[in-house]
Amino acid sequence: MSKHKKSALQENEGVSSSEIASDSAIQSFKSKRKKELDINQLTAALLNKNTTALSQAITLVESQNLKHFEKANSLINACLPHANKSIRIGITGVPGVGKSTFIEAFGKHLSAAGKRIAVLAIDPSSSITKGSILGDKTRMEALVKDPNVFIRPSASGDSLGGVARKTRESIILCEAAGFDVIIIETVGVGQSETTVHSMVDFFLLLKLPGAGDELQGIKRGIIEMADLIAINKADGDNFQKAKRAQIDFNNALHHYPKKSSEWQPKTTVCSALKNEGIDEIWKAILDYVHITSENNYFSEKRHEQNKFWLLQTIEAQLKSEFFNKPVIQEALKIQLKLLETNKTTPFAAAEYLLKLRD
Ligand SMILES: Nc1nc2c(ncn2[C@@H]2O[C@H](COP(=O)(O)OP(=O)(O)O)[C@@H](O)[C@H]2O)c(=O)[nH]1
Ligand SMILES: [Mg+2]
Repeated sequence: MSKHKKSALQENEGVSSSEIASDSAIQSFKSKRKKELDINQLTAALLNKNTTALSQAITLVESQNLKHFEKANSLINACLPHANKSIRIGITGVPGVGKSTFIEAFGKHLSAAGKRIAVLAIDPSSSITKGSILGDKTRMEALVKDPNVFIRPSASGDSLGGVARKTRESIILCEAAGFDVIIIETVGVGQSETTVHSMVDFFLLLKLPGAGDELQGIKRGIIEMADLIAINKADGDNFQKAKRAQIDFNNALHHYPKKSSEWQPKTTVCSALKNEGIDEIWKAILDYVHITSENNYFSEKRHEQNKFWLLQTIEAQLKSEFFNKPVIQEALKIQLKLLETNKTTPFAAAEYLLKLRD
């Protein structure tokens, strides 16, 4: 995502907004004498469910500043034994389908049931403007004020991979801070759904009524990932339409092979605005957790995801080390020129460059 439009946040060349934010935020956990971030103090406060500490911990993890990297790692390591006790839910759907409205209704519902909910977002399209959730924070007024709820806008980053890694680490931090339900919101752009799917236990797809056309244009992969399809805006004149859409989606779901989770993906209708059908969705999620805990799929899936993220991290690290080497950067420019004039092939150039790496 290097081709972002310049925004006010990007005035300082080379200093990302998250760095500025992190330096000041982290300040308060710096011991005055040592002038150093006190990780033990921050960890203790976080484990004590202090949300200010959680915010600062996430800021540390998101920091692009290499100085913060080691600290972030020791923070994550300290949090890991305390993580894992939550339900991680991914929510996706086209802009306007009602994700924010749904999260507000769902969040209130869970909070009333005594749950603590953290809302994170993956939105690679707005990594500089800080994502949809921040804009929505004003709309999610009731939720923002709720002491059981923690809302964090999308991390900034250069790539979906980078943003995703930070979100994954943020999930660990939220869990260590005692949140029972972690919601990861994504907008339906690029690969973001696949990315969110790779870090959650349960994947909820929100759809609009009016299925006929809907089914045509839908990305098959996304239906396949969904554990539950909820047709939102099932209110007023749209109720019947939503019910019809539900039938269509149900039929569509039956054409997919049975999942190894033994969970049969379901469809439902809801109205986030009118607060209807929200409890059914929560019950379906609890059913899912029950079934997949019994048959061990729940923890197997998390292990698979951990393996995936281990490999992803190595890949990303190798790539970044490679492309950040000045020797490579220079040689790459030359090879690209040669390629333009047909004096080399992509494969020969790649082999040449890869040999320069050590
Ligand atoms: N009638 C109706 N409108 C809804 C419902 N949920 C959301 N909306 C409206 O749809 C618009 C987009 O909702 P929003 O939550 O911002 O969608 P998002 O872009 O997916 O986050 C807003 O005007 C909402 O008030 C619903 O259940 N019924
Ligand atoms: Mg929204």
